[in-house]
Amino acid sequence: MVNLAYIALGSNIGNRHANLTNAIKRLVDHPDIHLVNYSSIYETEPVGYVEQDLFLNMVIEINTCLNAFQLLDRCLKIETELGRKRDIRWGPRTIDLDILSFNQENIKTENLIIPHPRILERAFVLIPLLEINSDFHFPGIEKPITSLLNELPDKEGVRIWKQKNGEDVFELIGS
Ligand code: GSY
Repeated sequence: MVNLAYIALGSNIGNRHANLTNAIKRLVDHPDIHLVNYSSIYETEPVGYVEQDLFLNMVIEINTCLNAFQLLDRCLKIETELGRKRDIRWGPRTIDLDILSFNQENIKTENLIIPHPRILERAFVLIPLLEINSDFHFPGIEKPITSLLNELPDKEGVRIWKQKNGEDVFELIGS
């Protein structure tokens, strides 16, 4: 079975652009993960723990034969390989890979909650998601992304950093 998943990426340590592109390359190096679409890259003000550097954020859409837990393992492995440390809960990070949605499934376990629990409050996720799928609906939530975004106070902190169709943006991303 082919599953459709959306993954949010974020980085605010080191070469943030390289961290995003390396993470995507490692994901799609897996024979059962295929990149379907990707957003522009946005520079965003930190949410939560605000005394840290600006993030680069983006969202990708993938097809995969992996199940949600196998995909989570893959994401965690890539985070570790790229040097992610888990010192401060909401703190700076080399790379963060969050599975936002997996088909229209609701999953609630100790290690994995899908849809991602804080997604509805995060403009740095909703804006890139809207860019690649304006029809996206979260399971059990009637409102379209545009309405969810309108209700958010912090979207001023999200700015395009590299437009998807810019010349030099995504030459590193292949599937
Ligand atoms: O949830 C992902 C990590 N994170 C981010 C992020 O990716 N971007 C912004 N702007 N703020 C964040 N706070 C946390 S925690």
